[in-house]
Amino acid sequence: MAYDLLVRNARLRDGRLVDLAVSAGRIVAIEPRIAAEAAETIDAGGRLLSPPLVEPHCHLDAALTEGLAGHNRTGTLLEGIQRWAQTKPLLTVETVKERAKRTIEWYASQGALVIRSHVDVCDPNFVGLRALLEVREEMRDLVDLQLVAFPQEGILSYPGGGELLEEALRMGCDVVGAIPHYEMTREMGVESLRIAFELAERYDRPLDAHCDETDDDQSRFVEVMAAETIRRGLQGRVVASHTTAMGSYNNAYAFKLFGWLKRAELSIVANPPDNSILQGRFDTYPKRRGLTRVKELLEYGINVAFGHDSVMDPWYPLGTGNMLHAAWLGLHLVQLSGYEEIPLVWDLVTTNAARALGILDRYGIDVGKPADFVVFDAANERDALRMLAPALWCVKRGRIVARASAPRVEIRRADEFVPIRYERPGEGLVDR
Ligand code: 17E
Ligand code: FE2
Repeated sequence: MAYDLLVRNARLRDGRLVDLAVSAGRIVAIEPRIAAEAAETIDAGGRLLSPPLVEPHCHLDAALTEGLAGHNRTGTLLEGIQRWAQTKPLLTVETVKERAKRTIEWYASQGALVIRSHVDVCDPNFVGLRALLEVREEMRDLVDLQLVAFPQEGILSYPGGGELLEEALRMGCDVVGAIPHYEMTREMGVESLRIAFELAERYDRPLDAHCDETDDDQSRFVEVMAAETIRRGLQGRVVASHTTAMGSYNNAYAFKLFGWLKRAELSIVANPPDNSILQGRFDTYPKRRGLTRVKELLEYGINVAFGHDSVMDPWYPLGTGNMLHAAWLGLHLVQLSGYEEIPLVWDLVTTNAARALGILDRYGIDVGKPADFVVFDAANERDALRMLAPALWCVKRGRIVARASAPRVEIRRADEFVPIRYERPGEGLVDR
């Protein structure tokens, strides 16, 4: 039997060295050695074959707009939101589409084939949303794109915010968003979450709110999210993004909170690139790191994922859409650096993110699953994180959708330039 695609000598995360066969867009065999022909063959050469990276949190409507309405001088979230409000009137459906598509290609070419993007719906013309709805269709062979109806300027604090949010769901958004910490008062924040949860129930959509993205230790909206989730029986369908205030809560409160987050089966998405530079801006020293309690949440059994959040927008001027950058930075900031912890970081940008997005039934390297996977230029996930390894082959539904060559770096030894790899020499070295 001839397969569509055969990957030889692939190293799975559990250490097995296998061949993997694909037919009609699905994984049909994973064996130590597959003796068959295929229309196309990849020799992975013992490199890591992983499920695709998942970007669980970004803003494709704002991507690549950095500087369009001036630069963010204070580096704060609030100036970011102001700059974005000034940027919005400059955008057209065509320019948003162009920037979003190029950004998606950046993500996909570096291994991220699933993306959840928030889209600002505080715009009576829905410029960003109309663009992204088209992009979701036009880019579907490259990435699975989920769109969150995101009321950036508030459900209650922006005129008609609630109606715009609902209209965005009717227009086809996959997920309901909110931003309670940005509403004018605590009460309005709580009320805005009730509205968002009500819509999630009525339209049968999952919910993903920007929540407690502040260093204010009094910002406690994630408890409201847990309570609404439990009250409405929406366990497992709700994501709280950012929750950076949790880094400032007292331990007694945080510990109580963890119990409710777990019962609500909430997922938490931390965004190391943005939050490491947006938070702590009102601190002198000691200066906070800006992230939620990733390590402690994981230890408590709560699902946590890392997102990138921004690529060159009013909040974050850097980035190429490489999810390994987000993972690498997060690893450092939350100190997931122990020997057993480093491979866990890989989960935060793969399976944990897939769980947060509700796609686990169709995600992973198993016979019968869609043939979505990536071969990285590294022997294992530990090395892929350490070296920020390029994605050599990205496969979506059995098609190679992006590919790269391993970079060749040479160093001069005496009169000769010799290639180097950032791998430890093994053979032949004898230490005392
Ligand atoms: N909007 C927001 O409220 N927070 C962020 N981190 C970004 C957009 C990027
Ligand atoms: Fe965000």
